[in-house]
Formats: sequence, C-alpha cells, structure tokens
Amino acid sequence: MDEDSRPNLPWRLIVEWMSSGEACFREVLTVYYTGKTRYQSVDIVELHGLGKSLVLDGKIQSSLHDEHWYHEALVHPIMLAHPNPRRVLVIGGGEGATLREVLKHKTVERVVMVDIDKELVELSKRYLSEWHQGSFTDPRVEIVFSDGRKYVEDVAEEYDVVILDLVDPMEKGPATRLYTVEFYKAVKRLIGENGIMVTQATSPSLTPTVYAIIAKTLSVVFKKTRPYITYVKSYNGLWGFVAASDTHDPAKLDSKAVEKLISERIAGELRFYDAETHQWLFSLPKPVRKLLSEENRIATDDNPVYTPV
Ligand code: SPD
Repeated sequence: MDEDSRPNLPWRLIVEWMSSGEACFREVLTVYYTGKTRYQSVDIVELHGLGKSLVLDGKIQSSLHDEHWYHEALVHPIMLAHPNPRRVLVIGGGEGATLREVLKHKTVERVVMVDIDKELVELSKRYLSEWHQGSFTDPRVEIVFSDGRKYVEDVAEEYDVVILDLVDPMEKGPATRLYTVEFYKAVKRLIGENGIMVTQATSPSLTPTVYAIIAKTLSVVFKKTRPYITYVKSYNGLWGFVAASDTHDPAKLDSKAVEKLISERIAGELRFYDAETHQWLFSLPKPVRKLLSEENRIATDDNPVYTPV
C-alpha cells in the first residue's frame, strides 16, 4: 500500500484477536521492550488509553490503567474469606502485582510464587516496577521457576490459599494443563478441606463457553465453587474468576464483614476493592447465571478447554 492510500489509522498498532472474526486494535505510543523468552513473546509498550502494558503472545495481560481492577479482584475476596491465610501459593503472576496484593494481608507469613518463565520475571523486575513495587524482595516471598503443574503435583508443603494468575488457556500456550480437573484435584491436595483457591477464568462476555467450562470443572472437585466477575477495559470486556473451596465462600461475606476484615487485616491502599465492590463482584447478571447453570462439560488433560484464538 503506498503512503497516500493508507487508511486513516495510526501505523504502530497492536491487534488483539478476540475470536476468528473480532479484533481490538490500539495505538502503540512507545516500545519499552520487545522480544521472546523460551516460553512466549513479550512486549512491554505504552498503549493509547491504557498506559504502560504487558503483552504476552499478543494478548494484553495487564496495563497501568486498570491492572488493579484485575489483581485486587483476584486476590482479596478469597484472602478475606479464609479465616487466617498464612501460607499462600501463587502460580503465574510474573508482573509481581498479585504478590503485591497478597503481601498487604497482615496474616501472611510465607508466599511462594511459581512461574515457568524466569526471563519474564527478570523483565518485570526491570520494566514493571509500578506493578511489583518491590514485592519480589519481600522476606516472606520465595520465587520458584518451574512448571506450575509439576510444582503442585510434587510439592509436600500445605497452603491456606492458592491463586492461579494465569495466561488464558490458549491451545499452544504454557497454561493449558492448569485448567483441567486433574490439576484442580492436585491443588485440592495442597489446600485440604480448609483452604481456598481462585483462578482467573477468561471472559463471560468474550469466551463464555470457556468461562462456564472452567467453573463446571472446579465444581466437580470442590464442595463450594463461586464464579464472579469484574470489568477490565484492557481485556475488552467482563472478566471472570472462580473461587473454590470445601469450606469457604467469599460471596457469603456481607458488606459489614468485608469492611471489618479490610480494616483488621489489610495494610496499604486499595484502589479498586472495598465492601461495596465486593458485593458487585458477586452479583452476576441473569445471562451469566444462565450460562453457568447450563454448562455440563468439564476440562480434562485429554480434552482440555481452549480459548478460540
Ligand atoms: N486475555 C488476557 C487474559 C489475562 C489473564 N491473565 C492476566 C495475568 C495478569 N497478572
């Protein structure tokens, strides 16, 4: 295409495919880093409307504009639902923002973060200080570079809370085996009857079937599963999570309880999560409830669930 016939679009764009027929494009204002690790492509860029952003394999993972909507929603409801979360396991979360939120809880004595991609964590330390805010060097933290599935299957340690801060289950991505019934059974072995886990669960608006299958899969392993949602502009829609436990259910915390727990147990600023937001996260609209109630498929190692692109 010659210079004069270009459409009226900025030239440096990131194009993120939602399905085979839908994409979202955003102007790239600055490139801080672009390259490939052993596991994935990594772009750290300034995007129009989102600010500095981490993009893995072409998918925006978090941006300064609203990473706190995602990370605070992922971490705080289950941490507060557990009566005394001392030992926490985080799988994924290479930016260090999930660690940052976990470490705000005064009860926490030890956090193990397992990420398969050491190069990504090194890049985060160098370029994403706004996300980790020094969390990687907190004395309560141990970082393990390993496959999360293997770690969970092999480790003897017990945990109160497990947080799965993963990339989506893309067919050729590194996390597909972290969304299956076999994996969730292995997580249950680590947290026992009294623990609680949460996973990011893709989008009820963009990939509704994937979201519903993840929720259904957890429901065959745990006595209580609680899907919930937020909105994340960086992900172009609603974003889903599923909390699971044999004992605890974050949706049972009323506003008074959340307010009290926040003031007793959390040190540091919250920019997204509070008692009112908690109630909003767990109020699912009718179509999402219908979607979840009608799903019967589960994801297994032999028949995993994938996002469409
Ligand atoms: N489609 C983007 C999904 C991102 C989910 N994982 C985010 C990890 C951020 N720590």
